[in-house]
Formats: sequence, structure tokens, C-alpha cells
Amino acid sequence: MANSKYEYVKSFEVEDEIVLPHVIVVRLHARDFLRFCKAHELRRPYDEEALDLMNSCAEFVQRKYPDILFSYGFNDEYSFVFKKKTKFYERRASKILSLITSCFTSVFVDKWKEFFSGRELKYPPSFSGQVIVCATVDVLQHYLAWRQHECYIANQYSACFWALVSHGRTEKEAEDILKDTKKQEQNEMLHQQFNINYNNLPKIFRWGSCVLLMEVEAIVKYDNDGCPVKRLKKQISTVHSQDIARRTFWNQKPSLVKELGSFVEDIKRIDKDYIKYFQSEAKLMPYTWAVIRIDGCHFHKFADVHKFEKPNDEQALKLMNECAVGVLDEFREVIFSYGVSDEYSFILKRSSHLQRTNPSDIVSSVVSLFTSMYVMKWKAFFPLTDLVCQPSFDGRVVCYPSTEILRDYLSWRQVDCHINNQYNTCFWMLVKSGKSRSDAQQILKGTQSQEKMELLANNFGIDYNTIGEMLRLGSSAFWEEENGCSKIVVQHCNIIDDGFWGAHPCILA
Ligand code: DGT
Ligand code: MG
Ligand code: MG
Repeated sequence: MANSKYEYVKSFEVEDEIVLPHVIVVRLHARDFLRFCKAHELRRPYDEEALDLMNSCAEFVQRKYPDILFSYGFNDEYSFVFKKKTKFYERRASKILSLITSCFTSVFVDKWKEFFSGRELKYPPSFSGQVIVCATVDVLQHYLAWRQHECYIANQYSACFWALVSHGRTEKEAEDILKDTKKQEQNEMLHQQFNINYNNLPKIFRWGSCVLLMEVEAIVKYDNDGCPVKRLKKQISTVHSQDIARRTFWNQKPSLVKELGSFVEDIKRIDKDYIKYFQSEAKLMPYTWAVIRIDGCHFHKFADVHKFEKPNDEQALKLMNECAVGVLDEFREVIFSYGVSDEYSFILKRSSHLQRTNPSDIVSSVVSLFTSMYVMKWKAFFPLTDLVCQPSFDGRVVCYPSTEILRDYLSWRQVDCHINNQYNTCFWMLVKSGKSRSDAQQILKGTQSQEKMELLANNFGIDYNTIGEMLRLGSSAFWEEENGCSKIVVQHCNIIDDGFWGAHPCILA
């Protein structure tokens, strides 16, 4: 399809390929899990259903993306370890991060009712994440040791904290009592004051969970006497081990050793520099316009499976708009957003404090919240269609140095909307009139905008300019003052010309 004069804005997209021989790990965790636990009355210090749901989501993600060899999770977090030579999404960090976070969120919302029947989700849960790049298997080993150590520390603390609270202390008092206490003291407190032996609490809570491909005995058939015939089968399973970063665990898993290497020796102490490295993150360029663009993953298939109308399904577009409104409502520093087809761009205020947090956090949080809302709101827009597969989105963040270039970015997206919509309208009119898809393609090859307008008018009596604005112009969601109060509006307007920006001088102020 034709290129527009705005395409140059693509050159601001930074290359974020993680080169070999680095191992890619994606870690995600729930955003504001405390609020989520309270709103959904999850049991403390641990809720087995919630942990099972997390494990079930991790198994799903791992089954869907076989390049993930191993995952480890506890509480509200999960880490996914890719095989060393993965080509997944051309090893592009933000794509991998956003897609895994989105997929996990989608499954979490979709499976919620399986684990919590009768308990509605009160609001869309979301996750944020980061990519950890491990240069050697030793770094990976340290990472896993660190996360499992955190699991132990966090959960022992949590066991004490909730024991104190359930015995009448306020949360603040419990916090003060536990301040600066050591592992041993916490153990004694549990034992002596509350008669709890920490070591008897469930392994899923104390050690966390690993998901990996295991050889398990499975019944393949029954013989003539009705006895089960068992064979070893490879299957993605969840296990609980105390020693995920030790040789005794790791080196006995052939698939891990083959793809990632073996552990040479056990870690005696987790190196502080490694932890600092795992926690380090880049920042966005200050005083630039940061745009987070998300895009549906394989939406041509998703649209087919869910029988979206061609070329445009109004309900699908309205669902996208509704999710964008939710993003604006939650992230108040998003000042404008523009969506078309399966994509949405969110613009952050230039001096936003979100810009000072890390880019991974912003991209993964926005993608996750958007996905979560898409799944939760699906039935409101498609009451007669079940979700047969979970939608996911990928995302990236790009910084544009001037308002002029930002406007060119938005123009690029709106021109794209126009070009695609005009083409698709012609294409599907031709197909609906009996032409084969390849004939329709042939007819449209090399045609200019004017010729397409004429084709529609002469062959089908359609004046392109009367087609719905949402389809021709895409959707803009932004905050607007109305009678003294601010509210989020969705409009379908020309954002290329100066008119819109002149009428809304505050947006890009
Ligand atoms: P990707 O983004 O590389 O994972 O692949 P896709 O398949 O998501 O491709 P993309 O994002 O370039 O194009 C969006 C696809 O989504 C396009 O093939 C048509 C489909 N789609 C989006 N909105 C609608 C709609 O309203 N109706 C129908 N029938 N299809 C739609
Ligand atoms: Mg797409
Ligand atoms: Mg797209």
C-alpha cells in the first residue's frame, strides 16, 4: 500500500533486540495486588485458589509459547525463562514483554470464574513486567535463587503479619512489631505465639511453583482385562521444589540443561551486584512526547474466529474505544489517544511523572489493563458471541522530540487508517459482489485514492465520504472540559489538519 509523507516518524522507533547469547527472562507481577486482594476478599496470608489460578495461567502461556522452557512464580508474580536461541518476536524486548504480559492477563481474566465461581471480578486486574537479560547461565541461576529467596522472605513475613492481624493487631501495629525482625525471630513468633510451624504450611506458598515440561506417567489405554496401560509422556506440569536454583534440581532436567546449560555449582550467597542489575531499568527521554502504541496480536485470525463484520465491525471498534477510555481513566497522564482497527496509541503528557518510571512498566501496564478490559467487557459488546480464544496485544513506547513530530506521528496513523479503510471497503465490496479475493486484489492493484472513490461510486453507488466517521477517521479519546467538569470523550475527527488542535489547545500544551 502507498506510503505517506509521514512515514519518516518510524525512524524514531528504537531497536531493542536482545542479542545472543543472552537468555531472555520476562517477569511480571500484579499491579496493586493489595487492593485486588481486598476487593476480591482473597484469603491471607495465601489463597490457594489464587495461586492455582496463577499457575494455570503460567501453564497456558507456556503451552502457547513453547519457546518458554521454564517458569517460576509465587504470590502475585511469575518469571518466564525462554530457551537461549529463541527467535520469538525477533528477540525484541518490548514486544516479548508486552505479549507475555497481555497473554497472561487475558487468561487470568478469562479463567477467573473457573477458580472463583460466584465471585465476580470487581474491576479489571492488570500486571506489569520487565525483561531480565541473563548473559550467562550463572546469572540466570542467581536470578532464580534471588526470586525463590524473596518468596521465602516475603511469605514468612506475610505469615507473621496476618497471624498478628487475625489476633487483633491493626495492620500498622503488625508492621511495627515485625520491623527489622530476622528470619529466626519470625519463625519463633509463629511457633510460640500462634502455634504455627512455618515448615508445615503448604509448599505452594513457601517454595512457589515451577512450570516445566516433565515426563509423567499417563494412562494411554486399558487392556482387555480393564487394567490401565501407562506410558511416559511429556507434559507441561507444575511442581514445587525448595531448590530451583540448585544443581540437584536443575541438572536433572534434560530439557533445561540442553537448552540453557547446567549449573556448575550451588550459590552460597546471592551477589548484591546481581540483584542491583536485575532491578536496574532505563528511563524514557525526558521532555519528549512518549507514545505507547498497542496492536492486537494476529487479529486477522481473531476477527475471523469471532465473525467480525468485514471490513469493519462497529462493535469491535467500540469495544476498543471503551478499553481506551478505561486506560485514560486509570493513567491520568495519558492526555490523548488515537485508535484504528486493532491498534491504539496513547500519548503521555510531556513532563509526566510516568516518564520517570521505567518504559517496561508503562508499556506492560497499559497493554495489560487494555487486555483485561477487552476480555471483561467483551460480553457487553458481543452478547451473543463467546470468546473462543484469548485476545492479546503487543506494545511499544516511542519518544518523539517535538510537538510537530508528534503531530506527524498522529497524521501517519490517520493516513494509514484512511488508506486501509478505503482499500478494504473496495476489496470487500468486490468480494461481496461475487469476485474472487485474488481478482479483487488484482483490480485494486496500483489504484489511487480517486480511482477507488470512483470504483465505489460507479459500481456500488457508494459515496465514500458518507461512510461512518469512525471507520474513515478512526477514534480519538481524550479529556475535555464540559460545563466545568472534565470527562473523557470519544470523537471521530480530522487530527491531521490544524482545526482540531486549534480548538483543543490544552491537549498538547
Ligand atoms: P499482527 O498485528 O502482526 O499480530 O497481525 P494482525 O493480524 O493483527 O494484523 P494487523 O494488526 O496488521 O491488522 C489488523 C487485522 O485485524 C486485519 O487483518 C483485519 C483485522 N481486523 C481489525 N479490525 C477488524 C474489523 O473490524 N473487522 C474485521 N473483519 N477485521 C478486523
Ligand atoms: Mg495486529
Ligand atoms: Mg494492526
